[in-house]
Amino acid sequence: MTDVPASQDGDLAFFEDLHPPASDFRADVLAGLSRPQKALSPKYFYDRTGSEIFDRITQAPEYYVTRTELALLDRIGPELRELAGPGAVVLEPGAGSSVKVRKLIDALDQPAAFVGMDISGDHVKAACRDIASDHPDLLVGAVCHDFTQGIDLSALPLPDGKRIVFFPGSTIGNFELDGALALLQTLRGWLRAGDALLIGVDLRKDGAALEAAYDDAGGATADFNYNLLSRINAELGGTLDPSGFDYRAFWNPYRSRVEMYLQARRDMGFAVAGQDFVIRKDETIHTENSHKFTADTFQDLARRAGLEARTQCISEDTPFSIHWLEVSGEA
Ligand code: AVI
Repeated sequence: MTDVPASQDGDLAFFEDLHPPASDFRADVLAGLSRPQKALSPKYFYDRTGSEIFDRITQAPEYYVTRTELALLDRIGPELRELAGPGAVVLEPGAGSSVKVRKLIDALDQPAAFVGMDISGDHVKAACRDIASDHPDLLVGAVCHDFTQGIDLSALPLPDGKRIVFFPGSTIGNFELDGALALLQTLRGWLRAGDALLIGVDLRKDGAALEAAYDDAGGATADFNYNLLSRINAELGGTLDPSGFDYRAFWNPYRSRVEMYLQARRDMGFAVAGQDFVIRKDETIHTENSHKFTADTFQDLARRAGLEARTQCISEDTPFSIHWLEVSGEA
C-alpha cells in the first residue's frame, strides 16, 4: 500500500489494537514464589514507577549500555543510511524511550514510515504521536501488541519499502536462550528478502564492570528490584517488606550472564493474594538475567533463527554490538 497519508500535527496515520492477552501477574507471581528457587519475571518491573527507575538506571555512570549504544548509533548513522537506502519503513517492537529510534530515523534517507509497537497501547500511542509531531513528512503508526507473539504485518497499512525492524537496548539478553531464539524467529517472520533486523546486543566484558553496571552505587538498580516487591504489595495485596532484602547482582561466567537477586536479611513470613509464604535468611528471589554474548555466539543464535549478519559494528572502548541481520533463507 502506498496511498496512506503522512501524519500531521502529531496525529497517527493508524492505531491498531491487537488486544494482547493480559499477562497473569497474580498467577505468575504465585507460581514464581512457590518454586524451590523463588523467582519473579522481569517483565513485571515496568509499571509506571519501574519505568521511571529504569530511566535512572540508564543515567547511572556504571550502566554503560545505553550511552554506548547511543554513541555507536551516532557513529554508524551514515552506514545505516547506505544500507537502508531511501524510503525505508522502520518498525520498533517494544518501542520504549524514543531516543534511539529518533537517531535511526534522523540517520536514514527520507524514511517512509515508522511503526511503534508496545504491549501498552497508551504508552505506544503517546511515544508515536511525539515522533509524528517532530516528523510531519513521516507516516507514523502505532500498534498495541505483545512482540513475543506473531503478527500478520500484511494487516497493517504499511507503505512499500525496505523494512527495518529495530530492536535496540540488548533486551534480547533478558530472555533465556530458547526464548531469545524464539523471539528472533518471530522477528525474522516480519522480514522479506532484503529487509533487516537491526539489533543491539551487549557483549561479554570484565566481570567487575558488569557487576558494577548491574549494581550501581546510586542504588537505581536496587530500587528497580525493590519496586517489584512494592508493586506486588500494591496490586496483589502483598505484605512483603522490601527493607528486609538486600539486592545482589553477580556475573556468572559459565552461563555468560549477570544474575540479579533479592536476598532475605532474616527469616520472614509474607502473604501475596491471600497465600502465605516463608523466606529464610539468605534465601534469594531471582529477578532477572542479562545475558552477554560475543559477536560470534550472538550470530550463531541468529543463524539458527534464519538470520545472517550482513554487517556488525562493535564499540571499541566498551564492548557493545549492533548487527544488521537479513533473512538467510534457512530455518
Ligand atoms: C532492559 N534490559 C536490556 C536491561 C539490561 O541491561 O539487561 C535491564 C536492566 N536490569 C537492570 N539493569 C538493566
